[in-house]
Amino acid sequence: IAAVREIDAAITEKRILPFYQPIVRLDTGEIIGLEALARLQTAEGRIASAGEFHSAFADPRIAYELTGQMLDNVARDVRTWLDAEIPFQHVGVNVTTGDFQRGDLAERMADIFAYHNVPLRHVVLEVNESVFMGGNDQAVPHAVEELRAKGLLVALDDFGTGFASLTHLLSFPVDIIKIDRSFVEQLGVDQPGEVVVSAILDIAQRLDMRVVAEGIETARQSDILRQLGCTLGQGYLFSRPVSARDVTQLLRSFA
Ligand code: G
Ligand code: G
Ligand code: MN
Ligand code: NA
Repeated sequence: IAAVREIDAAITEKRILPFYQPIVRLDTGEIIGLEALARLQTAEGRIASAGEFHSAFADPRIAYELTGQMLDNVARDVRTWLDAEIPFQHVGVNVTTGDFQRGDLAERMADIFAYHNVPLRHVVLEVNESVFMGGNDQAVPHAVEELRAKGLLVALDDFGTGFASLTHLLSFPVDIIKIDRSFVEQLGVDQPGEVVVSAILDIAQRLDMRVVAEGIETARQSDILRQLGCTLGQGYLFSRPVSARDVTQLLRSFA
């Protein structure tokens, strides 16, 4: 799916859709949230992962359109779950720098979720540190603060993998830190991995931020995370990202 033309066609034909990966309590496996991940249905009907086309997110116009379809679909799915009284807390949507470029992200999100009658407290904005790295430009932190003021939670994705200094990172207006899977991968293999995870948990606790560990693939990793005091996680051990219909079944099983 490298061709921009293919992605353009998918956008025009509304073939961008969210898959959902559960975020669970590591002690009980209970689903406490979801992360929406973009999938592209090809003209032939195959479901392509974001990894196959996420270089396209670098184009602000494509990012804008793609995010629009994602938000619209996510809002509609959330409304369905709320109407069916399916236990559900919040869903994370990924946005990148390009989404902030037009300066209307906060208003746009508010409009889309209001249109579907979904309160913004059910929404988590997932960003990585690069969105905050625009130098002296305060537009992005402002937009993020505006969204938080409307009740959205903000999650800092891929924590620990970028170039921001720790002081800078901790000045970002975020509620949730997502420990990157490169650290989770090292658990049980490498002592430094455990030290980093412990340090992140300690910092988050002191700053009253929640922590979600990403990319948990083994019971061993989950056990170590729990021992270190991490209570929430996501990864193939619990579930791959699945369709809206499949995640509805998963959510129902906890009703
Ligand atoms: O789901 P997958 O592992 O293929 O995702 C690959 C990359 O694409 C990840 O970095 C993920 O954050 C990103 N991604 C997935 N869905 C979205 C989306 O809806 N918007 C943006 N901006 N990035 C996404
Ligand atoms: O950048 P972001 O953290 O949003 O990327 C999430 C990506 O990680 C998604 O594409 C998702 O499919 C993928 N992912 C989710 N769980 C696991 C896992 O347990 N192992 C691996 N290798 N990838 C995962
Ligand atoms: Mn993410
Ligand atoms: Na991540």
